[in-house]
Amino acid sequence: MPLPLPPALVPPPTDLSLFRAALSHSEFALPHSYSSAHRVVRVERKSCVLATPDGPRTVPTTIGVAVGDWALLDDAGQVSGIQPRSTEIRRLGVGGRAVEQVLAANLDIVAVCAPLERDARLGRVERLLALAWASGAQPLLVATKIDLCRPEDVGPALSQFGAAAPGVDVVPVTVTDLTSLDPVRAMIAPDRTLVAIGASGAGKSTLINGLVGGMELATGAVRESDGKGRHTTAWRELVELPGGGYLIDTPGLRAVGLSDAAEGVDAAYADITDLAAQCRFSDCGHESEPGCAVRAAIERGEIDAGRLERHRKLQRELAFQARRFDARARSEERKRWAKLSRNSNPARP
Ligand SMILES: Nc1nc2c(ncn2[C@@H]2O[C@H](COP(=O)(O)OP(=O)(O)OP(=O)(O)O)[C@@H](O)[C@H]2O)c(=O)[nH]1
Ligand SMILES: [Zn+2]
Repeated sequence: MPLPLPPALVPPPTDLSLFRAALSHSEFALPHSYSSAHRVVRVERKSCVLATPDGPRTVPTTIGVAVGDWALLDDAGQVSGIQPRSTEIRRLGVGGRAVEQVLAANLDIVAVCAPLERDARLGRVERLLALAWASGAQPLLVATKIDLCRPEDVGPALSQFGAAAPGVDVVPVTVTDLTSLDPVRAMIAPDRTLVAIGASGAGKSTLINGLVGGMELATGAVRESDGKGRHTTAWRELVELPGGGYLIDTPGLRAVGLSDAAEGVDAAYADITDLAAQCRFSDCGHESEPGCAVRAAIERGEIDAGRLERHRKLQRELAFQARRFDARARSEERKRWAKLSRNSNPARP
């Protein structure tokens, strides 16, 4: 019978499913110190704050953790690992080299927050909904600051929001009437986790404060005229709701790059995706092809032409990112082979 490998020789799991299997397999039983995991409530540069039975505790970490992670501590009190994530919001920082960033983990609901306005530019909302769908959690669209919307515009604006969010609940809220938050509260209790995402000033912190019923997170004072705030969230933070459930605030998202989110985009544009399946040609570009079900729906006024254009734009962006990652993977592979062949050639110094 082969001797069991000493721990240091157990090969590291290569993907999450293996890791999960390893966690549940008795041979890989975790050391005693791993037995309790603590929720990450805040992430700082080289440390994070954990919720422990004795209150918040700041611990050093050398591994990348996200708010909402369940962190495992080693005997020295350092973060030594995280439990596999059930869901996560990943975005691509835009700019020079694309870097993926996990905004929050282990979420049940991703609440996209946007001020309710008639004829709002909905591209950003649709993009954030794609990010929300891609996370694996349930997306929600929170239409904020409805007190600033003219009463006669509320109905039409809500239908426009609804059309931008097929399959997603739209909840109109205002801080001037806290009962408007009840539907959101009901979704979270007793133990679900909601993360609020949206542009700076969208009303995320105000929503969370309203739900918590105190001033857990600082926000600017309500300004009747322009609805713009002074406060900018400095860190992502998880708070517990008195009636049960957890809320995560995120900093205002200026540029949100999508990566590996093809399914998220398909889900966010489910109306177009479903119609496209009925086009005569499976590779229909929805331009002037005969038998195009998407164009027919636009002509009937069922789908906004701008929405089709925004969908195209996101798909082009995904295709570009995929090519970029492919190119990077190819270049790394070439370097690896160059190194291997150098090492295997004894004639070379
Ligand atoms: N009139 C009105 N103002 C609101 C409402 N909700 C938020 N505001 C104001 O809008 C501004 C921005 O709100 P925040 O909650 O700070 O927005 P945020 O999305 O957290 O912004 P960042 O932290 O910068 O990402 C603040 O001045 C709020 O007081 C609302 O329902 N009605
Ligand atoms: Zn078509």
